[in-house]
Amino acid sequence: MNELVKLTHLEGIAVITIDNPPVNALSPGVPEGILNSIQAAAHDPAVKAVVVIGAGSTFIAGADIREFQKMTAGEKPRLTLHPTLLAIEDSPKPVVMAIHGQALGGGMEVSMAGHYRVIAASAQVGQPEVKLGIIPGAGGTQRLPRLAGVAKALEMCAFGEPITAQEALALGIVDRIIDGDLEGDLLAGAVAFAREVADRPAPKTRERKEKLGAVDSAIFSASRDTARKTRRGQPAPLAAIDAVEASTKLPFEEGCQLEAKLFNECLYSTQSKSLIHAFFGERAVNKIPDIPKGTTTYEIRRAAVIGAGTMGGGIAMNYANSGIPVILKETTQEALDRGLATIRKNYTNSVQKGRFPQAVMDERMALITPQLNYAGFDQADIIVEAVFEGMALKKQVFGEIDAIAKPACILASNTSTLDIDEIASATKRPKMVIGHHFFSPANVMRLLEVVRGKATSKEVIATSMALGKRLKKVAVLAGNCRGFIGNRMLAPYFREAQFLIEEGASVEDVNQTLYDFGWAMGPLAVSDLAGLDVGWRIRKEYRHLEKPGVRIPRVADRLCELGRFGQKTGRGFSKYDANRMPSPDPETAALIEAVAREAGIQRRRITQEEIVDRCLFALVNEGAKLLGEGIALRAVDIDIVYLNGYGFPPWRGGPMFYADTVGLAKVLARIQEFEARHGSDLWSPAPLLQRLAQDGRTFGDFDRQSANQASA
Ligand code: T1G
Repeated sequence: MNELVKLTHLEGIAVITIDNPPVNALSPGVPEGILNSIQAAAHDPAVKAVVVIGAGSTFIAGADIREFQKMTAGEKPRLTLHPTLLAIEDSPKPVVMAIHGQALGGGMEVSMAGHYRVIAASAQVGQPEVKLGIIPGAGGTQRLPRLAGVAKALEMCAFGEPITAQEALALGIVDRIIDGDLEGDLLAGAVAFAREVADRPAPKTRERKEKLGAVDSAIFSASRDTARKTRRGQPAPLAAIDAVEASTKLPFEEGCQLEAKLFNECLYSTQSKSLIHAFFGERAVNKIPDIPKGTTTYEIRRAAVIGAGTMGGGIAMNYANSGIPVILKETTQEALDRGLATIRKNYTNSVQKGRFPQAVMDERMALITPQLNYAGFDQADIIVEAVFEGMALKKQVFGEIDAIAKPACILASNTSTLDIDEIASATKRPKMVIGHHFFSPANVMRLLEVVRGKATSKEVIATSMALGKRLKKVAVLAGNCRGFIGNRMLAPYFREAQFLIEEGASVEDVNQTLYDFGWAMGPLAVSDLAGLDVGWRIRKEYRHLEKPGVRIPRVADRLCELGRFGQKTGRGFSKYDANRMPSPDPETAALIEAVAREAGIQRRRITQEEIVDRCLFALVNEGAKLLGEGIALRAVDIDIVYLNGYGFPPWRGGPMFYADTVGLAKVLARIQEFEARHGSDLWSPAPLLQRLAQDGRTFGDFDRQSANQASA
């Protein structure tokens, strides 16, 4: 009993309530409070049974992850869950766990130490630790196989997805679903259940063996294969598989010792630090220093999207998926039909994969109103423009919607590079204009880059950030500059990839090296996928901005002049067969040599290390420049952009976090080396990077300092 854990009584039933908002994490004091309460109940003759329940919106969301950051930063560990779990399990009075919201990680482990579990119908349970680069560390890999069977425990611990209350009941993890969502329904149901079992034996999960027998060991190697394929570069899923396998071979205590050893190995790994950085980063990006919590937001009940192309169609699906009716406007029936067909195909795929039933598809399709005019746009609360990436057309469209839309309607552009202020200048309401930059495929990619113009109001920004969460996106705020955060940084990354092939690396070298680094795809492969013509069109629009005498990559332009736009034309940097499988293209190799000869470039052998450093440090240096300019609020915002929009390896934490793990002094030295070789027009070190490196500080320090200044 303490301020985090309360012990009350309901006619012979002791009720232990965990009250550590917002998610009842097992912060220091909570395990101790539970332990004291269990011991008090054990010694209280009036108590027949015990119920453990969480206050607020959830049961227990796991260990306090902040404590892990302190531990890996060198602080003495303060988490002591095992003694509490054994005390629960050895309680002479039956302990009933009452689960609502989520029972995750340590929360799931606490629930499994109980003798019985009841659950609200809408609750979820799971062991998501691998998503943080660790494994269950309090017996989860030993108790879950005993409750759910080895195969399911393996899947849950190795891949971290939660399961529903209904699945948990079917698996025997929980004993009863308590209906009713009213406050108190769960407690009443749990207390009633506790009365029923008060005189029954209290089954200890750790002593259960019935589900451990007759396991086909092939499931472990199959699971390892899946983990190696789908969780490339991540040791935690493999460690979780080892621990669950141990539950079928070792006694409980020894299984827990092996689990603890594997847990610690994972916890102190760079992968785990990176994934925990990303976890808190996704929560930090919501906080905008000059837009306080409680800023008024506009209600979004109806939406409209202009353009039913790849992006427009995906954007409309996001609104329909969140239950918001959306008009989808195109200029020709043919284009509209094509857009709708793509939407229908995407939904049909999801139904066929069992993600949701046909009825849900029908509901969502019914929320999308396709049309060829602006009818109903005057009722929209937000209009998203997703037309061709040209300034003239975008300004024309914004002029049109400005004349139709109601005063409180937000006008958003899905532009990926263009000037938001110039687009807003086509309207009489620049304060209502903002960038909503979705990523292709827009119905899948989690990132939403929200771009504030100089006139954009705080209410419109606050509404956009909240809308991002409602559309199940990770919204990151960016300032207005060419390419905002993501695409601005991508330009020097792609530039270096092209320079490297001009200087001697092969297309395959560059792609494979960045793939091995952990990217979902190499940069030249991404360009071929996105279509070389997209960048070509933008480069042609900005030719006037190119500085005379400054080296620019030539290969992509030459390929485009030959009509080779990548996958869509079967040839680009690589050649593609009918299944879009890439292979080296000797003609591209010859073209690269010709470009190098014309530019007087002496081709040479290029190491993988140079490929990684030139591409990654070009990214980091540009990131440090836009951080210094305030285009990104925090270094972690840049990391979240790259993790959710550009396929940056999650277990590296993002480009800025990666730079911190390398060490900014080393990064700066390497950049200065490249500056000396390739010139300062391409490689002038960012002032912020220079300052931090010289002061022995990190981008993480920069963010902490900004946060302290903001809260001061
Ligand atoms: N520890 C510390 N803080 C946490 C936390 C946790 N486990 N979970 C959430 N928070 C903070 C979060 O940073 C945010 O703070 C606020 O709570 C609300 O969270 C021993 C080793 C439960 C599904 O991986 O998945 O147990 O930004 O915005 O959208 O074996 O939080 O307001 O300052 O996410 O409603 C395993 C992590 C830990 C679950 C709720 N557990 N949490 O989502 O709210 S490892 C997890 C979540 C472990 C054991 C092992 C989600 C949620 P702030 P939120 P939400």
